[in-house]
Amino acid sequence: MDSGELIRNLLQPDLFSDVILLDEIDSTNRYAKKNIVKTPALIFSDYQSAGRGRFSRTWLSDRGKNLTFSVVFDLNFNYKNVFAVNFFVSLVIHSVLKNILPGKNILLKWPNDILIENKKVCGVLSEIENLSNNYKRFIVGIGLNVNQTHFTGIPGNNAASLKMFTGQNLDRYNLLYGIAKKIILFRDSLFLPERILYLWKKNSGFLGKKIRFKASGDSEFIEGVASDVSPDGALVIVTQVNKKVSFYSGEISFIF
Ligand code: BT5
Repeated sequence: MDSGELIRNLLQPDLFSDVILLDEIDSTNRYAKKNIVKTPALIFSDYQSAGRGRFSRTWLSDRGKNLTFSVVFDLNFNYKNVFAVNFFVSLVIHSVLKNILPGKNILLKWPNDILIENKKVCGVLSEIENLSNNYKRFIVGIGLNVNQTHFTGIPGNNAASLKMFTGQNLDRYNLLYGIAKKIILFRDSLFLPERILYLWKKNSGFLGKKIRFKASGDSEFIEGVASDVSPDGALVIVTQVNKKVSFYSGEISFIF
């Protein structure tokens, strides 16, 4: 798919009101926060000079090889349900990747990563504006490794791309169209967070795994089994001494 076709396909009454394709930007999420007026909007950049992850971490992605983009939409939405966004977006990407890699074990890692064979192929950075108003703006940033086959500067040699599993280059705009379209068409499912959580748990392949976890702000790791995600999105771990603990934020550093 070329850029003209992508824009035509996305600028449809039931999809996007604004589609912006950039050669280079610091971060598509940052651009969205500063510039987007009409929603739903899609901002894609062929290269990000300062791509961001959670907790001010960096997202590294070679020029012209991957997908780095943000989907922006507004919803009249209850504060308590915002946790569901990461789970929803992960499920959408999961369903698209399943079609490309049937039979491959695609793992959804709490709260926002997608792994194939324990390597990270995708990260999601959801940001929400106007948190205290009923009307909230969702800025969903997605970094998906598509055709890059060498990764440097990523700790633990932990990254992979779709090409490393398919053996061939994929059409990035085709993939972008499939993911962005589904996010917009199904965004109202965010009003059913318990359904999203149910589907996430069913498809994630993550619960029951032994993990090493570090809570935000803590220096100590804990090891245990990822036993559940609570109705408000917290990760529930059963520790080695059989104690149940839950966390809203933190980092899983290892899956055994
Ligand atoms: C994420 O954060 O995984 C969210 C990444 C979101 C990136 C998108 S790109 C479009 C939009 N605009 C932005 O500026 N950001 C979003 P986190 O869970 O904090 O993971 C970050 C960590 O992943 C880094 O510290 C590295 O260890 C690792 N990492 C960085 N680049 C990677 C890559 N290309 N593939 C796999 N892992 C990577």
